[in-house]
Amino acid sequence: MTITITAFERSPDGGKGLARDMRVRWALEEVGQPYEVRLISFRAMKEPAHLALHPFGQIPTYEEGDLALFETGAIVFHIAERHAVLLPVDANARARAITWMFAALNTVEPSILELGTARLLEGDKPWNKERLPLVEERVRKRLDQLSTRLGDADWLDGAFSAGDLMMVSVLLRLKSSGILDEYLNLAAYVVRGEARPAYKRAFDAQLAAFTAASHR
Ligand code: GTB
Repeated sequence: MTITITAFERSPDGGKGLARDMRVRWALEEVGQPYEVRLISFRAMKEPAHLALHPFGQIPTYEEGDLALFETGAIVFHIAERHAVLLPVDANARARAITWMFAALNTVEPSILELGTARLLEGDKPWNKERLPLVEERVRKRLDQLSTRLGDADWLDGAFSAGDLMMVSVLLRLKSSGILDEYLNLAAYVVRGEARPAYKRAFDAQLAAFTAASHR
């Protein structure tokens, strides 16, 4: 059955891996599942046809036969559930990998998103100078804890899993801030994720889509 995902027609990052279709592409590449991509404009995202797929008018979405999903956590979980590559077979190891997916999305990502907002959208606000250090402190608190847990392991819980895919995807948003480099093991963890052939294929495909759209 054909899998179709949606992605930005013109991603603000120039197709450099930051938009969230990247994690879905990465998961599909890890499990060797071919997929098609429907590129969508910011305007079309808010129109009824797309809102029927995604109530919040965002990307990515995932369609497979009569199944339509939104939310990258749910989409990656759906993909991972069907392939042993991303979730271990052992029930406890599987539950722990799923826990790391939730931890990435619910515990680590929020402060990282807040930092992005503070840096990119609120820079001109008079209170930004006071707020930014507080937001950075909240990011560092989570990174301290994550760094301690990861230690010198390659991945969060044994073999690479959907938990790592999600955590690396979340941490990637910090690259331009320089904060990630304060944590050598986390920076190396992200590099390990980016070095995976499936990640590279997903990255190249996202960039190629952006390049093709910008030549149209
Ligand atoms: N919780 C949802 C999920 O995980 O699926 C969040 C989805 C989401 O935030 N989608 C964003 C979107 O559609 C794109 S990824 N935004 C348009 C809108 O809300 O109107 C967020 C994103 C966008 C751009 C960059 N960038 O260019 O650097 C990075 C990340």
